Amino acid sequence: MVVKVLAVDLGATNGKIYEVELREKLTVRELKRFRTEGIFLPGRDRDHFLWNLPKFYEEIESVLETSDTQSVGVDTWGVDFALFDERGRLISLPYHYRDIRTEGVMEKVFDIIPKKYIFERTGIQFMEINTLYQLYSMVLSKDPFLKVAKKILMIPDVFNFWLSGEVVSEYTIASTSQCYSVPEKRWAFDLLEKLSIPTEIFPEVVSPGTVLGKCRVKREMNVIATTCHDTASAVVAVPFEEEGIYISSGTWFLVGTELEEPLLTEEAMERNFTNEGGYGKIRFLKNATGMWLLEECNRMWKKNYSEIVEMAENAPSFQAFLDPDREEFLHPGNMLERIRSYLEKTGQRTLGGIGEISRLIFESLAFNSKWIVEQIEELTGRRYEKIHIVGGAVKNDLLMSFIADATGKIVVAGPVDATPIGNALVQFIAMGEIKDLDEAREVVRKSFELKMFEPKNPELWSEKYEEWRRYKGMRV
Ligand code: LRH
Repeated sequence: MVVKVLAVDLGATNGKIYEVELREKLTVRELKRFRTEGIFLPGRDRDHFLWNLPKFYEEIESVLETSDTQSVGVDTWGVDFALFDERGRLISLPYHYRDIRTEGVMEKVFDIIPKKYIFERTGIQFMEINTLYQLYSMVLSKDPFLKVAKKILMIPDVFNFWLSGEVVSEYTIASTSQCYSVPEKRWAFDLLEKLSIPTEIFPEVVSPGTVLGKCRVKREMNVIATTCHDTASAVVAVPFEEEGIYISSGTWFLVGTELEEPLLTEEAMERNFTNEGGYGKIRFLKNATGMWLLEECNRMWKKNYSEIVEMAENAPSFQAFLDPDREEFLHPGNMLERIRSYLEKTGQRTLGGIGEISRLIFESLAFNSKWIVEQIEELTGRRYEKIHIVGGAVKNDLLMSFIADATGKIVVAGPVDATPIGNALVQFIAMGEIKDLDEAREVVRKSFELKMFEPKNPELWSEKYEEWRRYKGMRV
């Protein structure tokens, strides 16, 4: 019998639904693609940046109705959540993590709970977008939604609930919240209590690969809680043959390695690394800005991706340097203007053309990747030969070669659809069709062509890296 599953993968710009079939090899077929970007809805004092979740559900439902797969699994971005009342009704459209409501909230939390304590309890890095700070911003603003909430569900948990009726949270997505203790494998209620966040709203946590039940839309189909965090799914599909570094590339660059146990040292905390839950492993990584900068610029340019890459290729190199992780680039807005003002503030020359700006972004992403890889090696005390890159940026040969040059390591690029592939692989393991993670990765190696990039000009890049370092974290 042929086994087929549906993998629903919602990202911060697109939602995609794939049918993944397992025979000797995997076959991936994209069935549907729709925009997921947040929407600004006017409020009394300001616009609120929200997710149009019911619309995404409608899109998923329409595919389920005509599908004949054995199961369905949903993965999405991390940290965001929705609140439900006692009748299981969605209380409001959930906030987008890039909404400004969490600005300055992290520091207010540190006034109550020491940073070190939070890191040791949760294992999670400090980002103002985390669920913990979103919830605390609601406590501070006495948000009535929080008062009537009976359950909190992370975004993929919402779809699992709507599709199966089960009210649970899946482990990998729960771990992104910073409300969950990765070392102890349970919600960190003591932290939440100190911040007056209601603890009774947190649901039971289940492991990735749990069969939740029959799908309400299509009874013949099972709903499986896969690795519901998109990055966790992507990491499952990294074709590792030995220990190594991965970059899951998309709006974000998640640069990390796999560990057996969380690394909770003060150094890991100071460098803002995270220990997110993975499929049987810990995802020790750093969240870095990825294609977000380019996506935001392209809202104005309106070019297709290959055109942009070609223009960048023809633009002169190392004209300026940029730190992609600066706070001023976090929220949506006029990114071209922000980059222009950043260059001016840091005393660099202004860049005008699409090619110049996109080259600046690609080079800086490559330098930033090197910076993170170096830290992973220092923190784990290991050396890695190769960097596996999966996800959307894999289509960009120029960027792949920049990363090889910047890091001086071999880049193995692919598969591009790692997230839905990982999502599907976890479903196949749950169904007993694939034995374990190692076998799943063997299937990936057999099924997809991987591209290798060797460093060509590491000396020049390492010289320029020193210049870039001056701008990383620069206070201006
Ligand atoms: C990537 C991602 C990342 C973070 C961010 C909010 O899509 O899931 O791992 O959690 O979104």
